[in-house]
Amino acid sequence: MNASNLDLFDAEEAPVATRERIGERAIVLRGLALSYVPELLPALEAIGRAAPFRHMTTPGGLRMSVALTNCGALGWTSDAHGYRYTRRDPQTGQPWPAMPAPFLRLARAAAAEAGFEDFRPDACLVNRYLPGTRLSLHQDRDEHDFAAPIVSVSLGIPAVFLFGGHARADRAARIPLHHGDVLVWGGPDRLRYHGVLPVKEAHHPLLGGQRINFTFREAGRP
Ligand code: MD3
Ligand code: FE
Repeated sequence: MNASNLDLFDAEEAPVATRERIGERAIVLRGLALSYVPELLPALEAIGRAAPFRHMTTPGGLRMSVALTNCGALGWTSDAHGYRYTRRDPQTGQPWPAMPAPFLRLARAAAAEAGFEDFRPDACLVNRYLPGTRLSLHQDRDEHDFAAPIVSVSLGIPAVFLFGGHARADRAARIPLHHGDVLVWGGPDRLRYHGVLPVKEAHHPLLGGQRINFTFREAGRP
């Protein structure tokens, strides 16, 4: 290996996030969450104890394969009337667990990296994927203001993210997401269809056989 190969190798192994633009205002920040993981995992466990993961039912009566919970002032839930953000967990009657400080720091740092300087998330949806779990193509449109971006953090076993267009039938790009990757999207990409292919069985040293995804949103009124 000559000196320039060594330099290349070092660049690939560097802990700094490499960025991939996948849309006009959509960006993947590879590995950005890695340095936060030691703080994220204990906080995640506390959230799971206070507001256990559950499978929600779609307004159409189907059980979602992804299990979810929330932290922050507002949490995303479904009931017979549809999807909405609530201040309390309908399952416990308690307010959702507060957003842990390192969650907020990571979300704000990621948004700033992507050019969204004043991101103030009031909701963090926590999704749990086990092997076979999938999320079919959908738009995120239950938030009050679509001007704010969304920040998504992937932890644990990998998944393939589907990044579509503004119509459900538009061809979707397939983007592999790994432990520590962060996605930020806003502006004209905010309402694009997206989803997750069925997750393949795998093992992650810290999270075992699961994938955890955090999505940070400004859900309520400014
Ligand atoms: C949306 N979660 O919770 S987030 C969701 O990995 C959700 O758990 C997925 O979709 C998950 O609503 C994906 C990542 C994401 C990335 C790019 C997007 C969502 C996007 C671009 C446009 C719209
Ligand atoms: Fe979504």
